[in-house]
Amino acid sequence: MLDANLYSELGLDDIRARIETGKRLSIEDGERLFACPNVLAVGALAHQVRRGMHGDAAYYVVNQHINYSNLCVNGCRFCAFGRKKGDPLAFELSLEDILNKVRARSDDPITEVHMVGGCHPTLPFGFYEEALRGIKALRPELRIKAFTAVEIAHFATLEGIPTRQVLERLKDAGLDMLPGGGAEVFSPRIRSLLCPEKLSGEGWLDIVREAHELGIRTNATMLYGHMETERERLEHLDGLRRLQDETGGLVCFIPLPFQPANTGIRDVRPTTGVEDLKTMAVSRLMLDNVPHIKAYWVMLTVKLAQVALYFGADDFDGTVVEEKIGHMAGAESEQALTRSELERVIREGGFRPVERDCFFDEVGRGGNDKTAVLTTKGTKSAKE
Ligand code: V47
Repeated sequence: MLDANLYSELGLDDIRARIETGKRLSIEDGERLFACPNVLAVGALAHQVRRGMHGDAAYYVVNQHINYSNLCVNGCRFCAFGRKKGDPLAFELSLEDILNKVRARSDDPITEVHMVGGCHPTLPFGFYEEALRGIKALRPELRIKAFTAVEIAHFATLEGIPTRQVLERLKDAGLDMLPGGGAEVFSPRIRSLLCPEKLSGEGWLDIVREAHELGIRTNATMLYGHMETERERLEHLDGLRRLQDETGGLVCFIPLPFQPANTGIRDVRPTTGVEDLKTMAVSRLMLDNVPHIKAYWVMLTVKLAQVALYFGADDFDGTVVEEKIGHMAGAESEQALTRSELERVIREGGFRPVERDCFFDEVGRGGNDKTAVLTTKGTKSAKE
Protein backbone atom coordinates (compact mmCIF):
# COMPACT_ATOMS: atom_id res chain seq x y z
CA MET A 1 0.00 0.00 0.00
CA LEU A 2 1.38 3.40 -0.93
CA ASP A 3 1.80 6.02 1.78
CA ALA A 4 -0.83 8.68 0.93
CA ASN A 5 0.86 11.23 3.22
CA LEU A 6 4.13 11.00 1.33
CA TYR A 7 2.39 11.67 -2.00
CA SER A 8 0.46 14.58 -0.45
CA GLU A 9 3.72 16.09 0.77
CA LEU A 10 5.18 15.67 -2.72
CA GLY A 11 2.09 17.25 -4.32
CA LEU A 12 1.39 14.02 -6.22
CA ASP A 13 -1.64 12.73 -4.38
CA ASP A 14 -3.96 13.20 -7.36
CA ILE A 15 -1.54 11.20 -9.54
CA ARG A 16 -1.31 8.46 -6.91
CA ALA A 17 -5.11 8.31 -6.79
CA ARG A 18 -5.34 8.11 -10.59
CA ILE A 19 -2.84 5.26 -10.68
CA GLU A 20 -4.60 3.38 -7.90
CA THR A 21 -7.92 3.65 -9.74
CA GLY A 22 -6.44 2.68 -13.11
CA LYS A 23 -6.94 6.09 -14.75
CA ARG A 24 -4.73 7.26 -17.58
CA LEU A 25 -2.00 9.83 -16.85
CA SER A 26 -1.67 12.96 -18.96
CA ILE A 27 1.55 14.33 -20.41
CA GLU A 28 1.41 17.02 -17.68
CA ASP A 29 1.19 14.28 -15.04
CA GLY A 30 4.30 12.77 -16.59
CA GLU A 31 6.09 16.13 -16.35
CA ARG A 32 5.26 16.33 -12.65
CA LEU A 33 6.61 12.82 -12.10
CA PHE A 34 9.86 13.72 -13.85
CA ALA A 35 10.09 16.86 -11.69
CA CYS A 36 9.59 14.92 -8.45
CA PRO A 37 12.85 14.88 -6.47
CA ASN A 38 11.98 11.61 -4.74
CA VAL A 39 12.85 8.86 -7.24
CA LEU A 40 11.78 6.16 -4.79
CA ALA A 41 8.27 7.63 -4.59
CA VAL A 42 7.98 7.63 -8.40
CA GLY A 43 9.44 4.14 -8.52
CA ALA A 44 6.97 2.84 -5.94
CA LEU A 45 4.05 3.95 -8.12
CA ALA A 46 5.52 2.13 -11.11
CA HIS A 47 6.33 -0.92 -9.02
CA GLN A 48 2.76 -1.14 -7.82
CA VAL A 49 1.53 -1.15 -11.43
CA ARG A 50 4.21 -3.65 -12.47
CA ARG A 51 3.34 -6.02 -9.62
CA GLY A 52 -0.35 -5.75 -10.47
CA MET A 53 0.43 -6.83 -14.06
CA HIS A 54 3.18 -9.42 -13.54
CA GLY A 55 3.43 -10.25 -9.83
CA ASP A 56 6.94 -11.32 -8.92
CA ALA A 57 7.77 -12.62 -12.44
CA ALA A 58 10.76 -11.14 -14.24
CA TYR A 59 11.12 -12.36 -17.81
CA TYR A 60 14.17 -13.17 -19.89
CA VAL A 61 14.87 -14.79 -23.24
CA VAL A 62 17.65 -17.06 -24.49
CA ASN A 63 18.47 -15.26 -27.71
CA GLN A 64 21.10 -14.55 -30.32
CA HIS A 65 21.78 -11.16 -31.86
CA ILE A 66 22.91 -11.09 -35.48
CA ASN A 67 23.90 -7.85 -37.18
CA TYR A 68 24.05 -8.59 -40.92
CA SER A 69 25.84 -5.32 -41.75
CA ASN A 70 26.57 -1.88 -40.31
CA LEU A 71 26.72 -0.16 -43.68
CA CYS A 72 24.11 2.54 -43.48
CA VAL A 73 22.92 5.36 -45.74
CA ASN A 74 21.44 7.38 -42.86
CA GLY A 75 24.44 8.62 -40.86
CA CYS A 76 22.50 9.32 -37.63
CA ARG A 77 24.59 11.45 -35.27
CA PHE A 78 23.78 9.38 -32.18
CA CYS A 79 24.91 6.11 -33.74
CA ALA A 80 28.42 4.66 -33.47
CA PHE A 81 27.41 1.46 -35.25
CA GLY A 82 26.52 2.68 -38.75
CA ARG A 83 29.42 3.12 -41.20
CA LYS A 84 29.90 4.18 -44.80
CA LYS A 85 31.52 1.92 -47.40
CA GLY A 86 35.31 1.99 -47.14
CA ASP A 87 35.33 2.69 -43.38
CA PRO A 88 37.72 0.25 -41.67
CA LEU A 89 35.00 -0.66 -39.17
CA ALA A 90 32.36 -1.35 -41.84
CA PHE A 91 31.27 -4.98 -42.16
CA GLU A 92 28.86 -6.99 -44.22
CA LEU A 93 27.90 -10.63 -43.69
CA SER A 94 27.10 -12.94 -46.58
CA LEU A 95 24.08 -15.20 -46.42
CA GLU A 96 26.40 -18.07 -45.55
CA ASP A 97 28.02 -15.99 -42.75
CA ILE A 98 24.58 -15.41 -41.22
CA LEU A 99 23.69 -19.08 -41.41
CA ASN A 100 27.07 -20.02 -39.96
CA LYS A 101 26.35 -17.81 -36.96
CA VAL A 102 23.12 -19.72 -36.43
CA ARG A 103 24.88 -23.06 -36.99
CA ALA A 104 27.58 -22.08 -34.48
CA ARG A 105 24.90 -21.84 -31.77
CA SER A 106 22.94 -24.89 -32.86
CA ASP A 107 23.53 -26.62 -29.52
CA ASP A 108 22.35 -23.62 -27.52
CA PRO A 109 18.76 -23.53 -26.28
CA ILE A 110 17.95 -20.32 -28.17
CA THR A 111 14.32 -19.41 -28.82
CA GLU A 112 14.82 -16.05 -30.55
CA VAL A 113 17.11 -14.62 -33.21
CA HIS A 114 17.22 -10.82 -33.14
CA MET A 115 18.58 -9.65 -36.50
CA VAL A 116 19.03 -6.04 -37.60
CA GLY A 117 21.50 -3.98 -39.61
CA GLY A 118 21.98 -0.50 -40.96
CA CYS A 119 20.11 0.71 -44.05
CA HIS A 120 22.44 -1.01 -46.50
CA PRO A 121 22.88 0.91 -49.76
CA THR A 122 22.67 -1.95 -52.23
CA LEU A 123 21.70 -5.37 -50.81
CA PRO A 124 18.74 -6.68 -52.83
CA PHE A 125 15.48 -7.42 -51.03
CA GLY A 126 15.84 -11.11 -51.89
CA PHE A 127 18.84 -11.25 -49.54
CA TYR A 128 16.64 -10.56 -46.52
CA GLU A 129 13.99 -13.05 -47.61
CA GLU A 130 16.64 -15.71 -48.15
CA ALA A 131 18.21 -14.97 -44.75
CA LEU A 132 14.87 -15.54 -43.01
CA ARG A 133 14.15 -18.70 -45.02
CA GLY A 134 17.66 -20.01 -44.37
CA ILE A 135 17.44 -19.48 -40.60
CA LYS A 136 14.01 -21.12 -40.46
CA ALA A 137 15.29 -24.07 -42.50
CA LEU A 138 18.13 -24.59 -40.03
CA ARG A 139 16.05 -24.14 -36.89
CA PRO A 140 12.32 -24.05 -37.59
CA GLU A 141 11.49 -23.69 -33.90
CA LEU A 142 13.24 -20.32 -33.59
CA ARG A 143 11.27 -17.09 -33.58
CA ILE A 144 12.85 -14.46 -35.78
CA LYS A 145 12.56 -10.86 -34.59
CA ALA A 146 14.15 -8.85 -37.37
CA PHE A 147 14.32 -5.51 -39.20
CA THR A 148 13.17 -2.25 -37.64
CA ALA A 149 10.46 -0.11 -39.21
CA VAL A 150 13.32 2.04 -40.57
CA GLU A 151 14.80 -0.95 -42.43
CA ILE A 152 11.33 -1.88 -43.73
CA ALA A 153 10.92 1.63 -45.20
CA HIS A 154 14.40 1.39 -46.71
CA PHE A 155 13.72 -2.02 -48.34
CA ALA A 156 10.50 -0.61 -49.82
CA THR A 157 12.35 2.34 -51.34
CA LEU A 158 15.15 0.18 -52.78
CA GLU A 159 12.74 -2.41 -54.15
CA GLY A 160 10.19 0.15 -55.36
CA ILE A 161 7.26 -1.57 -53.65
CA PRO A 162 4.88 -0.49 -50.84
CA THR A 163 5.94 -1.14 -47.25
CA ARG A 164 2.87 -3.36 -46.76
CA GLN A 165 4.17 -5.66 -49.49
CA VAL A 166 7.63 -5.72 -47.88
CA LEU A 167 6.06 -6.79 -44.60
CA GLU A 168 3.88 -9.42 -46.28
CA ARG A 169 6.82 -10.94 -48.15
CA LEU A 170 9.03 -10.99 -45.04
CA LYS A 171 6.25 -12.59 -43.03
CA ASP A 172 5.89 -15.20 -45.74
CA ALA A 173 9.66 -15.85 -45.53
CA GLY A 174 9.52 -16.48 -41.78
CA LEU A 175 9.52 -13.12 -40.01
CA ASP A 176 7.77 -13.45 -36.64
CA MET A 177 8.12 -10.01 -35.17
CA LEU A 178 9.71 -6.56 -35.60
CA PRO A 179 12.13 -5.29 -32.95
CA GLY A 180 11.55 -1.86 -31.48
CA GLY A 181 14.53 0.04 -32.88
CA GLY A 182 14.57 3.14 -35.02
CA ALA A 183 11.89 4.96 -33.02
CA GLU A 184 14.46 7.20 -31.23
CA VAL A 185 12.19 10.09 -30.16
CA PHE A 186 9.42 11.00 -32.55
CA SER A 187 9.89 14.79 -32.15
CA PRO A 188 10.55 16.34 -35.60
CA ARG A 189 12.81 18.90 -33.84
CA ILE A 190 15.07 16.16 -32.49
CA ARG A 191 15.01 14.13 -35.68
CA SER A 192 16.08 17.16 -37.70
CA LEU A 193 19.03 17.62 -35.31
CA LEU A 194 20.08 13.99 -34.89
CA CYS A 195 18.89 11.97 -37.84
CA PRO A 196 17.50 14.13 -40.65
CA GLU A 197 17.98 11.36 -43.23
CA LYS A 198 16.01 8.83 -41.25
CA LEU A 199 12.35 7.81 -41.54
CA SER A 200 10.20 10.35 -39.63
CA GLY A 201 8.48 9.56 -36.34
CA GLU A 202 5.09 9.53 -38.13
CA GLY A 203 6.57 7.21 -40.75
CA TRP A 204 7.80 4.84 -38.01
CA LEU A 205 4.34 4.76 -36.43
CA ASP A 206 2.67 4.18 -39.83
CA ILE A 207 4.85 1.17 -40.64
CA VAL A 208 4.42 -0.33 -37.19
CA ARG A 209 0.65 0.17 -37.52
CA GLU A 210 0.78 -1.63 -40.86
CA ALA A 211 2.75 -4.50 -39.30
CA HIS A 212 0.16 -4.83 -36.55
CA GLU A 213 -2.64 -4.84 -39.12
CA LEU A 214 -0.89 -7.77 -40.82
CA GLY A 215 -0.67 -9.65 -37.52
CA ILE A 216 3.04 -8.94 -37.02
CA ARG A 217 3.56 -7.81 -33.45
CA THR A 218 6.38 -5.40 -32.60
CA ASN A 219 8.33 -3.82 -29.81
CA ALA A 220 9.05 -0.10 -29.48
CA THR A 221 12.06 1.81 -28.16
CA MET A 222 12.86 5.34 -27.03
CA LEU A 223 16.41 6.68 -27.22
CA TYR A 224 16.78 9.27 -24.47
CA GLY A 225 19.46 11.28 -22.72
CA HIS A 226 20.81 13.31 -25.69
CA MET A 227 19.15 16.59 -26.69
CA GLU A 228 15.49 15.84 -26.06
CA THR A 229 13.34 17.50 -23.41
CA GLU A 230 11.29 15.54 -20.89
CA ARG A 231 8.18 16.80 -22.69
CA GLU A 232 9.48 15.24 -25.94
CA ARG A 233 9.99 11.93 -24.15
CA LEU A 234 6.43 12.09 -22.86
CA GLU A 235 5.04 12.98 -26.29
CA HIS A 236 6.90 9.96 -27.65
CA LEU A 237 5.31 7.74 -25.01
CA ASP A 238 1.91 9.26 -25.75
CA GLY A 239 2.36 8.54 -29.47
CA LEU A 240 3.03 4.89 -28.69
CA ARG A 241 0.10 4.75 -26.28
CA ARG A 242 -2.26 6.10 -28.95
CA LEU A 243 -0.96 3.59 -31.50
CA GLN A 244 -1.49 0.80 -28.98
CA ASP A 245 -5.07 1.96 -28.38
CA GLU A 246 -5.66 1.47 -32.11
CA THR A 247 -3.86 -1.83 -32.72
CA GLY A 248 -2.85 -3.61 -29.50
CA GLY A 249 0.22 -4.93 -31.35
CA LEU A 250 2.99 -3.57 -29.11
CA VAL A 251 4.50 -6.28 -26.93
CA CYS A 252 7.31 -4.56 -25.07
CA PHE A 253 8.67 -1.04 -24.63
CA ILE A 254 12.40 -0.46 -24.23
CA PRO A 255 13.83 2.85 -22.99
CA LEU A 256 17.42 3.11 -24.26
CA PRO A 257 19.82 5.48 -22.45
CA PHE A 258 22.07 7.18 -24.99
CA GLN A 259 25.70 5.96 -24.98
CA PRO A 260 27.79 8.90 -26.20
CA ALA A 261 31.20 7.38 -27.03
CA ASN A 262 32.27 7.41 -30.69
CA THR A 263 29.11 9.23 -31.78
CA GLY A 264 28.64 12.58 -33.51
CA ILE A 265 27.06 14.12 -30.42
CA ARG A 266 29.56 16.07 -28.33
CA ASP A 267 29.11 17.68 -24.92
CA VAL A 268 26.42 15.28 -23.75
CA ARG A 269 27.10 13.53 -20.49
CA PRO A 270 25.92 9.95 -20.01
CA THR A 271 22.60 9.62 -18.20
CA THR A 272 22.68 9.13 -14.43
CA GLY A 273 21.20 6.20 -12.54
CA VAL A 274 18.39 8.31 -11.14
CA GLU A 275 17.48 9.61 -14.59
CA ASP A 276 17.42 6.05 -15.96
CA LEU A 277 15.25 4.76 -13.13
CA LYS A 278 12.85 7.69 -13.32
CA THR A 279 12.51 7.27 -17.09
CA MET A 280 11.81 3.57 -16.59
CA ALA A 281 9.17 4.31 -13.95
CA VAL A 282 7.47 7.09 -15.92
CA SER A 283 7.42 4.81 -19.00
CA ARG A 284 5.63 2.09 -17.02
CA LEU A 285 3.13 4.61 -15.68
CA MET A 286 2.39 6.35 -18.99
CA LEU A 287 2.20 3.18 -21.12
CA ASP A 288 -0.80 1.76 -19.32
CA ASN A 289 -1.75 -0.35 -22.37
CA VAL A 290 1.66 -1.89 -23.19
CA PRO A 291 2.15 -5.19 -21.38
CA HIS A 292 5.92 -5.28 -20.91
CA ILE A 293 8.75 -2.87 -20.11
CA LYS A 294 12.31 -4.01 -20.72
CA ALA A 295 15.36 -3.18 -18.64
CA TYR A 296 17.89 -3.68 -21.44
CA TRP A 297 21.00 -4.54 -19.45
CA VAL A 298 23.28 -3.95 -22.44
CA MET A 299 22.65 -0.18 -22.26
CA LEU A 300 21.75 0.12 -18.55
CA THR A 301 24.44 -2.22 -17.16
CA VAL A 302 23.40 -5.42 -15.44
CA LYS A 303 23.49 -3.79 -12.00
CA LEU A 304 21.12 -0.95 -12.86
CA ALA A 305 18.83 -3.23 -14.89
CA GLN A 306 18.48 -5.41 -11.79
CA VAL A 307 17.36 -2.40 -9.73
CA ALA A 308 15.06 -1.26 -12.58
CA LEU A 309 12.91 -4.33 -11.87
CA TYR A 310 11.71 -2.29 -8.86
CA PHE A 311 11.01 0.74 -11.08
CA GLY A 312 8.43 -0.67 -13.46
CA ALA A 313 10.48 -3.06 -15.61
CA ASP A 314 9.40 -6.70 -15.83
CA ASP A 315 11.78 -7.95 -18.53
CA PHE A 316 15.54 -8.33 -18.55
CA ASP A 317 15.95 -9.10 -22.29
CA GLY A 318 18.32 -11.96 -22.88
CA THR A 319 21.58 -13.72 -23.28
CA VAL A 320 22.27 -11.56 -26.39
CA VAL A 321 25.89 -12.63 -27.25
CA GLU A 322 27.84 -10.41 -29.61
CA GLU A 323 26.10 -7.07 -29.13
CA LYS A 324 27.43 -4.31 -31.38
CA ILE A 325 25.15 -1.24 -31.37
CA GLY A 326 25.60 -0.35 -27.69
CA HIS A 327 29.18 -1.55 -27.35
CA MET A 328 30.45 0.40 -30.36
CA ALA A 329 29.03 3.46 -28.53
CA GLY A 330 30.91 2.64 -25.33
CA ALA A 331 28.39 0.56 -23.38
CA GLU A 332 30.22 -0.83 -20.35
CA SER A 333 28.11 -3.94 -19.93
CA GLU A 334 29.15 -7.51 -20.70
CA GLN A 335 28.84 -8.95 -24.25
CA ALA A 336 26.71 -11.85 -23.13
CA LEU A 337 25.03 -13.39 -20.10
CA THR A 338 24.32 -17.07 -19.64
CA ARG A 339 20.88 -18.31 -18.69
CA SER A 340 22.06 -19.11 -15.17
CA GLU A 341 23.65 -15.66 -14.78
CA LEU A 342 20.39 -14.02 -15.87
CA GLU A 343 18.42 -16.18 -13.46
CA ARG A 344 20.79 -15.41 -10.60
CA VAL A 345 20.59 -11.65 -11.13
CA ILE A 346 16.78 -11.82 -11.27
CA ARG A 347 16.48 -14.12 -8.26
CA GLU A 348 18.88 -12.08 -6.13
CA GLY A 349 16.77 -9.05 -7.02
CA GLY A 350 13.87 -10.77 -5.27
CA PHE A 351 11.99 -11.83 -8.41
CA ARG A 352 11.00 -15.14 -10.01
CA PRO A 353 12.85 -15.71 -13.30
CA VAL A 354 10.55 -16.74 -16.13
CA GLU A 355 12.01 -17.75 -19.45
CA ARG A 356 9.96 -16.49 -22.38
CA ASP A 357 10.04 -16.37 -26.16
CA CYS A 358 9.78 -13.14 -28.17
CA PHE A 359 5.99 -12.97 -27.65
CA PHE A 360 6.40 -13.50 -23.90
CA ASP A 361 4.98 -16.99 -24.16
CA GLU A 362 6.54 -18.93 -21.32
CA VAL A 363 9.20 -21.48 -22.23
CA GLY A 364 9.30 -24.68 -20.23
CA ARG A 365 12.36 -26.88 -20.30
CA GLY A 366 11.70 -30.46 -19.29
CA GLY A 367 14.96 -30.74 -17.38
CA ASN A 368 16.88 -30.59 -20.62
CA ASP A 369 18.51 -27.29 -21.43
CA LYS A 370 18.27 -27.95 -25.14
CA THR A 371 14.57 -28.73 -25.23
CA ALA A 372 12.41 -25.65 -25.26
CA VAL A 373 8.66 -26.05 -25.13
CA LEU A 374 6.36 -23.06 -25.16
CA THR A 375 3.83 -23.58 -22.47
CA THR A 376 1.37 -20.69 -22.45
CA LYS A 377 -0.19 -20.42 -25.89
CA GLY A 378 0.46 -24.00 -26.79
CA THR A 379 2.95 -23.56 -29.61
CA LYS A 380 5.34 -26.46 -29.43
CA SER A 381 8.90 -25.39 -29.94
CA ALA A 382 10.96 -28.43 -29.09
CA LYS A 383 14.34 -28.60 -30.73
CA GLU A 384 14.28 -31.64 -32.99
O1 V47 B 1 17.30 1.94 -32.85
C1 V47 B 1 21.78 3.57 -31.47
C2 V47 B 1 19.70 2.64 -30.37
C3 V47 B 1 18.61 0.85 -31.14
C4 V47 B 1 22.80 4.28 -29.73
O2 V47 B 1 13.03 -4.94 -29.76
C5 V47 B 1 21.65 3.64 -29.32
O3 V47 B 1 13.54 -6.35 -28.19
C6 V47 B 1 22.14 4.07 -27.14
O4 V47 B 1 16.30 -1.34 -30.82
N1 V47 B 1 23.27 4.72 -27.47
C7 V47 B 1 18.78 -0.60 -31.51
N2 V47 B 1 21.31 3.53 -28.03
C8 V47 B 1 18.58 -1.52 -30.31
C9 V47 B 1 17.15 -1.92 -30.21
C10 V47 B 1 16.76 -3.06 -29.35
C11 V47 B 1 17.64 -3.58 -28.43
C12 V47 B 1 17.24 -4.66 -27.64
C13 V47 B 1 16.01 -5.24 -27.79
C14 V47 B 1 15.14 -4.73 -28.74
C15 V47 B 1 13.81 -5.37 -28.92
C16 V47 B 1 15.50 -3.62 -29.51
O5 V47 B 1 19.75 1.26 -30.43
C17 V47 B 1 18.53 1.86 -32.25
C18 V47 B 1 18.84 3.13 -31.51
O6 V47 B 1 17.71 3.70 -30.96
N3 V47 B 1 21.02 3.23 -30.42
N4 V47 B 1 22.88 4.22 -31.07
C19 V47 B 1 23.66 4.85 -28.75
N5 V47 B 1 24.75 5.51 -29.08
